[in-house]
Amino acid sequence: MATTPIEIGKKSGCAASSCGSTSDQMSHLPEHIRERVFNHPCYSEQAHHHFARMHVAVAPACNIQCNYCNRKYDCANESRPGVVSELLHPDQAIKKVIAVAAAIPQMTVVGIAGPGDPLANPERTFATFRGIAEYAPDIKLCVSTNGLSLPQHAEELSRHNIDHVTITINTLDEEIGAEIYPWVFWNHRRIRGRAAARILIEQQQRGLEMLTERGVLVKVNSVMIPGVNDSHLKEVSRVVKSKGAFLHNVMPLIAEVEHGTYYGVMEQPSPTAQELQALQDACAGDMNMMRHCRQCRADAVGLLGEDRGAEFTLDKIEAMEFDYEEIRARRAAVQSAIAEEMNKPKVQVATVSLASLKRRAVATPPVLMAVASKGGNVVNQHFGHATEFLVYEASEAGVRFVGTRRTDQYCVGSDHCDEGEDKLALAITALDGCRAVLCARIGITPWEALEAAGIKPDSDHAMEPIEEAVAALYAAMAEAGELSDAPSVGASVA
Ligand code: CLF
Ligand code: SF4
Repeated sequence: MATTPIEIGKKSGCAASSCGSTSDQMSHLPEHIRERVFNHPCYSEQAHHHFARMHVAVAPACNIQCNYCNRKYDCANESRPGVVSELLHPDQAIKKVIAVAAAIPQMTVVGIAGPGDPLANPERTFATFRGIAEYAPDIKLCVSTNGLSLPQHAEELSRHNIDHVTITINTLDEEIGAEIYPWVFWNHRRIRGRAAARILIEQQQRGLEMLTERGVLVKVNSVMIPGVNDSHLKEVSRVVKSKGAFLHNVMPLIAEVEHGTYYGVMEQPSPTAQELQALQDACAGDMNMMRHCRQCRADAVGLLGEDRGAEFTLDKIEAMEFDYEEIRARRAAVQSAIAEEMNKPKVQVATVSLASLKRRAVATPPVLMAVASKGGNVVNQHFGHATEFLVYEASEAGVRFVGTRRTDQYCVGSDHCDEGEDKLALAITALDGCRAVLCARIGITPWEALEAAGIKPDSDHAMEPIEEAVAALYAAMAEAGELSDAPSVGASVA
């Protein structure tokens, strides 16, 4: 555990990283910070293509109420924070961690994120972390909290080598806070209204300061609630950055009537993908923004965007025996092979095509392009198998990741993408605003439906690195005059 305050934003003299991060997002960071984030799938966008995380659901209670939360315990179909299938005791959680570490050697991080608040359940949370640190010291520890009890636990968190802490901070303004939080439980009393929001905000800010003073990497999550805190989140970004937060993750409100949350029942609108991207861009400045969050369940397992939790239920792992020394050696070999692959210099063929575009008389506007990928930072997924698309903005200046769009897998066969018309329509809706979708394979029915919707399907770049493939397709479409009518992405989201 580092004990000195983090110096984020200082330029590093290290050009060639030894830590595995080749991402531009990380290139300005000092090397000791890059070493701490290069294999954390949430703290590094590059890492999320390669490394996995798991959550252990050991924390049932919560000390506040958010209007977007309704914790349920037996719903495997919903994918959002606060939802779990099995609540675990610390011993069960430790066993599950070892089972996942053995089966998914690229799992580098264990987080506690619910289903309640980890610091409202400190005994269970710290017992779990202690056990993992003892049996599996190669795994990073991570915690996500609403911050109400953070100042009381900041010292203990830093002592337990919990190097990554997320605080959900939705506002700095107690009036806005009173709209989001009906109550907090504080000093054995339920407190409501502005007084409740004031206590929560003060505790969050003090906790943030205490952690950054102790050298802990702090990420701030904010839920974007249109009409409530959306115009205020730029200020939140500015303030948390000034206090040393490493990363800001602005996430969209999830509010469906069937979830039974206050906002769901009140039909509070969620932001569109375009509104979310516009706010993330507005918050960015020189702050690192996280755009690859998948709003995981509190028991999620696997790469971000996939959930392999059903493979590791208690009945399946109960009888398993493990030799962690052997597992650890195997994990180290797999992870170092991934780091080596990430560090390989990329072939920059497509950027040459982008440079040639700049010499044309007519500028090509930036456009959004979607990618079906099941990991590895490669275009490697069948269109009909995708449960999400990665969305990139391509322009003459290059390619940047801007977010993800969820969809439903509509094709179950391996050869045809011709099933499930409703789900095809859903996938096309998810691709709203995109000019192309790159995938490994695609059937004739979705191909025609995408073309009819003005989205170019492309499987010519199957198995290529994503940014290279997107740049190459953008350049080819520009050369063919297919993008001259494209609305500017910046204009559409401003
Ligand atoms: Fe879990 Fe959170 Fe740690 Fe990641 S999730 S505790 S920092 S290991 Fe990640 Fe999931 Fe988004 Fe959270 S994608 S919801 S940001
Ligand atoms: Fe739900 Fe988390 Fe809010 Fe508690 S802090 S009410 S668990 S979202």
